[in-house]
Amino acid sequence: MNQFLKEVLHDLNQTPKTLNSKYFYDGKGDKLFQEIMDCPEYYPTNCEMEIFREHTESLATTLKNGFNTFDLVEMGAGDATKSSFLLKELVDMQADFTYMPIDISSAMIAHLEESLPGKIDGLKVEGLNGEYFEMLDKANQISSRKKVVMLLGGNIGNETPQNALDFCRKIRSCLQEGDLVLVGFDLKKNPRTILAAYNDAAGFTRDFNLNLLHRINNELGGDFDTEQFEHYPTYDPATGACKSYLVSRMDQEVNISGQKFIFKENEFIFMEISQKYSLGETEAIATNTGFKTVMHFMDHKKWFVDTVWQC
Ligand code: AVI
Repeated sequence: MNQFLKEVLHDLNQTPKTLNSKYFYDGKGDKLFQEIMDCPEYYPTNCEMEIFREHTESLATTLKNGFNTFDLVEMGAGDATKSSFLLKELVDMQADFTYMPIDISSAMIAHLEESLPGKIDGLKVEGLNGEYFEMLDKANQISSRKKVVMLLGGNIGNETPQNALDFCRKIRSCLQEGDLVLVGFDLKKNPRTILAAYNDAAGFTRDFNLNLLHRINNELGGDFDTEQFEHYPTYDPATGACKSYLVSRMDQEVNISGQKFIFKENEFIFMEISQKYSLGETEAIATNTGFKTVMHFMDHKKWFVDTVWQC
């Protein structure tokens, strides 16, 4: 049984029912996420872009940190738009480094290896196609140089706070004393601003969530009637948890690869968490997972932070 089907059957057998947001990103999901990033309510991308654009030099200096030579590993590189500012600056500073983007999409890695050296003259790229931690191990096998690991885009927010701690501990266990990490956190702010970002007027976020049901229909032989599920985003300022649910509009039955799932009216599927943190909370994560906070880089509204940690 393929992993996607196994997880979907397991997760829909939980109470409450849940699905894993890592499966949002098929071709259609990638396009919808791009639409979300372009819509006016979704601020995190612009904030982090501002950080990379406006603080490029000090970011590069902090990450270079006197290393003679190092590997810059990016977990979930995507199209590397933000990191390109940093890469160019590091090349201009004549830093001796290799950029190692990790991505689950082999097409994306092939594209980066092909396009980046043409755009940034002198850049060395060694793409790593696969899961984050397997590829981080591979990066260590390829070279024993100092590592600077980047995890941008607020991706860590898509883990529960407990899983985020485990995730950071796991990164730490792959690194050596002195290595650096640059991690992006979406910060707590006005609750309405946050909720609006996950409830855009054009409905891209709704479609992004519903797309996972379409994906289950297309790839796993499911028969979700997506019209009968309503997107319900929430934000709790007390905990910083921004969560999205799909709520069943009626009593209904869904079949997936021969398994039957009963939904009562108003029963929900927990789809995604996008956890928001305070600066103090990011520092506590660092301390609890074996890192020291070196520096915070923020946009001018202080809505997003890219923070540098050292092992
Ligand atoms: C990828 N990740 C950081 C996005 C977020 O903000 O949690 C995914 C997303 N979900 C809905 N809108 C954007």
